[in-house]
Amino acid sequence: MGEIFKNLKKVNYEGPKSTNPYAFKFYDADRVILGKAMKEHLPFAMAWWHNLCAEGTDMFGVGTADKSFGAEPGTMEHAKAKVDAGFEFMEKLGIEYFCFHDADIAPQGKTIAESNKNLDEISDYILEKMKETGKKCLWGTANMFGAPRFMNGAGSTNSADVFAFAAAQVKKALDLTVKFGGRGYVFWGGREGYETLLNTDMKLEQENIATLMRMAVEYGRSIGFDGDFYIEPKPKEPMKHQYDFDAATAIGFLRQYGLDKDFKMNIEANHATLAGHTFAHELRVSAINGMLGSIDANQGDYLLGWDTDQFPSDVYETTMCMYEVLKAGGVTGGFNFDAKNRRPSNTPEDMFLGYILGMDSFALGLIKAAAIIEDGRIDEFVKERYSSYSSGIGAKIRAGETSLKELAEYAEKLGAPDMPGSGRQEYLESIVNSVLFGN
Ligand code: XLS
Ligand code: NI
Ligand code: NI
Repeated sequence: MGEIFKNLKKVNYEGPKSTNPYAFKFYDADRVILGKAMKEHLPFAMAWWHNLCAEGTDMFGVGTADKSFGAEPGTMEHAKAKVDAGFEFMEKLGIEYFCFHDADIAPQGKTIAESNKNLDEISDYILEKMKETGKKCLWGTANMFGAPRFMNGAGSTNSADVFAFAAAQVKKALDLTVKFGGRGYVFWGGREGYETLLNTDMKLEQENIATLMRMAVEYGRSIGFDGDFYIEPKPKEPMKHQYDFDAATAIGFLRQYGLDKDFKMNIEANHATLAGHTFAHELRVSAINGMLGSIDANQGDYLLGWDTDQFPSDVYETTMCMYEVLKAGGVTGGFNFDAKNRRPSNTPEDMFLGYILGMDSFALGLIKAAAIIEDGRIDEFVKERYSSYSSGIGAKIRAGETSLKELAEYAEKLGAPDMPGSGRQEYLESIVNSVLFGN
């Protein structure tokens, strides 16, 4: 097939002063920040589903964007046109990776055998394109939330037959991920939750989810998958209550079922805010537990209570994200734009503009986070704030070498401790502002 985005050329870096809408202002792939090229700090990925499939359908209306790419929707020809469009898009934007659900890449058949046949055919085609272009797969996953059979969940369903169907999909999605050399495999628990406890056996459901994950690890390792499995926490939507509420909950779950060696977190910004956390909080919780895997790079709307999946534009957020990522020594996965254009932004140009915005916002976040680290005042403040633990009784507490008895005697001698020292939040926030806007 010929060129699809005919009016859109390769997007280049032109610098912050550029007024060309189709140029990067901050993302300069080879620029070195803290000893590493931007493109290595930021392995960006295209989300197949939003970019190549989503047409802007919402609860109140049909799609506004045409994603047929010149083919009849729902056919294998359409699936191939999406591959062509996707690879041309990645090439023009300079994006190295893609992420996919089974259901995104080929039409689902009436039976699992029919779906798998379509998947075999399309994955051969994708693999060919990957070889031609050098593009890679960041992660794969199975869509176990869209089809009516999954109305009560996949791993958490009340039906053993549906559970078996989910297992078959996970097996195939793992086969595809390995075929593409994917770095990770994601479990986003779309409908793994409940609407009412009145009809729910929570313990059975959670145990079954763990069983499905354990079988995925066993199978994945047996076919040579050596990447990370990820849980992508989300508190709600579509279910009222989802089991992978946030990173802390998901990490506890993985530890309880002995899955913590094979799994890490895939943190999505918009899911963090839905859980009542900041994006940075979820990243920090994952990092301190050794489970910062990958990132779904998007943003929500603080006035709306659902997953709006917007392209990231808030530089304060991307800066604090990159600050966490740099402090953690990077991610093992990448930055997948789980983001879609707003419904009225419905042209192919908007697809490009969305990714340019997202990539620039993260590049700027990286530049500013590195500047905060190089500035050093925040790190210095935090170090000083906890300095009472570096010697004396504090050091004994840290080393676990004291007891309530000894501490009680120590406290008695002290009489009354001094106040613990100001938190200086406003001072620290003003440092962030001067780094962001000072020059
Ligand atoms: C939905 C999720 C989904 C996962 C992949 O809210 O973000 O897109 O990333 O299934
Ligand atoms: Ni996501
Ligand atoms: Ni999401």
